[in-house]
Amino acid sequence: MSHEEFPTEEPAVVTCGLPYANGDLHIGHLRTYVGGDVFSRALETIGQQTAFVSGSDMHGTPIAVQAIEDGVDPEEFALEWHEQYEETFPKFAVEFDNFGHTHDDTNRELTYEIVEALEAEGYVHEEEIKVAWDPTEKQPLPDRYVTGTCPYCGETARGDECDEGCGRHLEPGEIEDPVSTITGNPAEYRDRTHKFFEVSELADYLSGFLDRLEGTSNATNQPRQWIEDGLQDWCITRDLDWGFDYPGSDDLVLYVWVDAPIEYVASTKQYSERVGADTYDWEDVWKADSTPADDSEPASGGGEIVHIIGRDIIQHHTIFWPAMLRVAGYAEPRSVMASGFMTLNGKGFSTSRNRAVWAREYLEEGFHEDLLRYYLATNGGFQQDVDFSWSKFRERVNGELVGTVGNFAYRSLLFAYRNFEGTPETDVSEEVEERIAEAVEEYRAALNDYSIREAGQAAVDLAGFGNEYIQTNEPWNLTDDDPDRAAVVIRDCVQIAKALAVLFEPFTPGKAQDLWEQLGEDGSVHDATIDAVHESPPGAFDEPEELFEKIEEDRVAELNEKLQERVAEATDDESDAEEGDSPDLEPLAEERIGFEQFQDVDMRVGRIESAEVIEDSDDLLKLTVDIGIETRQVVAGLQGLHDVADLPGTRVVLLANMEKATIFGIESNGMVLAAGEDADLLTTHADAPVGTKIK
Ligand code: B3M
Ligand code: ZN
Repeated sequence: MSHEEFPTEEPAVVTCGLPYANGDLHIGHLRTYVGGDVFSRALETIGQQTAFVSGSDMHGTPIAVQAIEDGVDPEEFALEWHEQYEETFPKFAVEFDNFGHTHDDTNRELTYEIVEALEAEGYVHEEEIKVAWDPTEKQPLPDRYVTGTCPYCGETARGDECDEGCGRHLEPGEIEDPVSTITGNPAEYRDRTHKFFEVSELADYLSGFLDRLEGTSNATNQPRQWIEDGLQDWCITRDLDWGFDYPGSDDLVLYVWVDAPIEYVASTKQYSERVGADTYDWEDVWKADSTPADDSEPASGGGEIVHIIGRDIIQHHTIFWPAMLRVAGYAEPRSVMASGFMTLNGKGFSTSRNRAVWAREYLEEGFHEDLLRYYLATNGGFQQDVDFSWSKFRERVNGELVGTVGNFAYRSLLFAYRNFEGTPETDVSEEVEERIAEAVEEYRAALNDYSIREAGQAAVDLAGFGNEYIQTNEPWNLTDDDPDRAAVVIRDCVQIAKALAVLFEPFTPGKAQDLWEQLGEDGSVHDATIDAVHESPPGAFDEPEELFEKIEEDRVAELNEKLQERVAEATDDESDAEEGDSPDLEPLAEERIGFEQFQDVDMRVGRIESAEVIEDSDDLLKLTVDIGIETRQVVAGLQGLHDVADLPGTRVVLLANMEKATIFGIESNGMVLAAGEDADLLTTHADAPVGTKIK
């Protein structure tokens, strides 16, 4: 079943993964929140009624372990961070309609109601299992109280998650060679009776759900594999003091991942209660009208539920959560958008090494929040990993925001102000009306494709068109000889500027508002919907100001220096080298080769033209790669590591004189070069033409 396109008649809710209330936010964290905020604002712009909600995740060992370390009560500890988040997000114009937390009464009530429904429907059983135990401290070691090895991929894992490897959720007792994080002792095991939610019973339903699920492809591909491998029942209780007590039990609490997503519902409910159900009814969105007995059928009713998360929590949002919703009589999510990770100058963020650009620090440097929003939302596809560096930041700001958008708006409005005291009184030309309509279409299509980056691109392209338009039509040469024509050209430019204010509002809300006001518009551009792009601005306006300021090169040098100094300081202070280390590197080759031998290697700059999954293979894609002289068909092991839809257009390096091979019955004529287990594709960084030999 495919969903009706946005905007639909049903209300939508856009949610962002709940941050654990346990530490400062850096710009890596902000990526999904900015993405969520942009997406929900943009849905509203195109006319979709939308609530945007999230909240702090206050339970679980991520809070308990930290609070104990700080010697404070977990509730107090988490509330303090919660308050910090409430203050920080709006500073980046991430404006939730409701930002609650998991420890409040709304969430408690809904959680009990849902867990009781799981019990009542017969989906919960008890089982005796082996749980990790610290022999010295004489206490159980749930989740983050242990580290060990992932049984699926062999990477180091922490407690209930394989955070550095395959990303899977780990059940109690599953982690191999567990070591207590309190004492460093190898953990022992004790028998304990726990509650299990029978997710395995829902495999058929979940398969169908994944077929219907929209969003980024990573969010459906991985879970399909997990279902094929066989689903296990899910342990929903823990031996812990902190959390919601399991109903009717005095020594078990609910696993944090049960009540955390329920906060999405609780937060929506709080919003509803604040604005009134006539304005927004949480039950219309979340509750199913009826749930069919047939596993292949979705429940009827419900609104457009869109979850925006980091890619490390896909399993929770595409397996456990929809399973709970189904059994408890709720509607299912329409889409899950899972973002890639962020790196800083090509390396991972490390909070312990202070290797991060902190949210607060960014603002203290005096940069407008919109610049970072724009960078985070458009610097790569949502599911791709994105690197931040101050120099790339400068490049994007100076190039697109200053050079294209700001430049166009300023020169158009200044010209209009000087020659017409505002919007010239004439009609917009057909050509420009059509170009604006085209931008709107691209924008809408991008949102329906869950591509925030492409929606931004549609807006930037319109600004690019505007620059060309004003440049080609040279209104400054027309004012004397053909003032009517000059008026039309400038009228066109003013309309483009207005369209830009509307289309950019989700990305750069503050700057879009400035532009809106410069155009003499009243009220908030946030409340404008897409039709406003064709409506005339009121008339007279004042002298405009430049929207964006250039970032100078020495500013980047200064910022990099600060960052390096800080990292060095923090690394000196800390002897433990647990995070951000280089991966295990292969030893260097002992044998040297001559230049001639190297010249035998014919490597070319190529551009991927098409990419498709090779059916029945787990990891292969069939690519066609343009290498200037000809186009090559290549089989490459990139499936699951790159978004197939994003590959066309990517510049790569192709080993052209690789022996031909037939793989899965398909001829492979060349090899695309890539580094590491994630197949980081080699590319060039300037514009060497396709076909150029690499030497
Ligand atoms: N609190 C944070 C994380 O694992 C976790 C998200 C909950 S979303 C319901 O990224
Ligand atoms: Zn793993």
